[in-house]
Amino acid sequence: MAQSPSLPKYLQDDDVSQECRDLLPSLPSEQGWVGTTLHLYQGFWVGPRHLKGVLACQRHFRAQDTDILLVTTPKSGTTWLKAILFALLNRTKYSGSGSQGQHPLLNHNPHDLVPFLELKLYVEQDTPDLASLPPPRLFATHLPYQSLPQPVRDSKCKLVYLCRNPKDTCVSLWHFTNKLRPKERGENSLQESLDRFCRGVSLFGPYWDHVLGYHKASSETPEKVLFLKYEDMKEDPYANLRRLAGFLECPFSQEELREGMVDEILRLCSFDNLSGLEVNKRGKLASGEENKAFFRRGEVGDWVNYLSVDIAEKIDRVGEEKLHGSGLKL
Ligand code: PAP
Repeated sequence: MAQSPSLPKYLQDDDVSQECRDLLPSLPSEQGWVGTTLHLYQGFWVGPRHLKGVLACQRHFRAQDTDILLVTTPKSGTTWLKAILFALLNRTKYSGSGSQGQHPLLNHNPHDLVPFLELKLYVEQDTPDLASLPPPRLFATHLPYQSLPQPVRDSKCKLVYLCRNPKDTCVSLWHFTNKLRPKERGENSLQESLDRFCRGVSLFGPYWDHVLGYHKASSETPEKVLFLKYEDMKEDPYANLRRLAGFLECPFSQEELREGMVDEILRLCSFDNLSGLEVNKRGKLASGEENKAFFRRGEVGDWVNYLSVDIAEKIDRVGEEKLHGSGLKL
């Protein structure tokens, strides 16, 4: 049955291509966190509306050697890193006296400045015109490493990967998806959400497979994949922003360091600054999500306020099993 056009776009699960309609019945499915269903495609879970974007992006995206892709598991700090990367790469254009007032981050949500490939560009159009964008092009994706468009892996483009402690990621996801769910469907219970997360049934999950895929890629090709953790960014943002700039081959000059450019970017992109901006308090994305839904607490270890010791241990056990032998601790 056709869904009401008054639903925000992110809830329009029947807005899919014929190709998806043909494919969906053959894919394992589970109840969705926000929309009605999630489907298992190439080993990860995706909603029907975004499957179209995934297929089109895998088929049509032509990576350039100068491209930069931010890759994250959902709710690991994507919005923050989008802001940081945008500010870092455009620092010459927008820095200096007088220009801060016009910085695009002051009146645009970071998701509008750094678009997702499969969740936006290739959902809106099968073949968006991206070739004419000036280098370096900056995009984001939640796709697992093994499902990236082949040209991304074959080219010299750089991937910045950000992950976050699974307990904070899951609690953040639970809050976020409950904000997005239509009132009449009620809220997901925390217990049920944690169970699904641990079973791997979350958007672009299994979470641990996602992280492991990029951790391995980063160990094998450190010049191509930078592996960052939200917790490290929070603990030492200054050092990690310099590390990021070095990785992207646009290190801060001595003059920039003297002038406090690193701190300027960090201040601009801080949780307090971004969440307090009018655009992020009242604006919406074109797909219908309220910008304020992307800013909640922005802290490390907030899970202790939600998870019992037993539940936390359960997630830790799943993680230990999954990460065993990888050398990775989350
Ligand atoms: P997405 O993957 O759906 O784009 P994402 O931005 O990764 O979402 O997740 C939002 C989380 O990042 C929220 O975490 P919380 O629920 O634990 O609070 C949000 O508060 C946090 N966040 C957003 N902006 C910032 C920021 N500037 N600094 C630190 N954390 C931030």
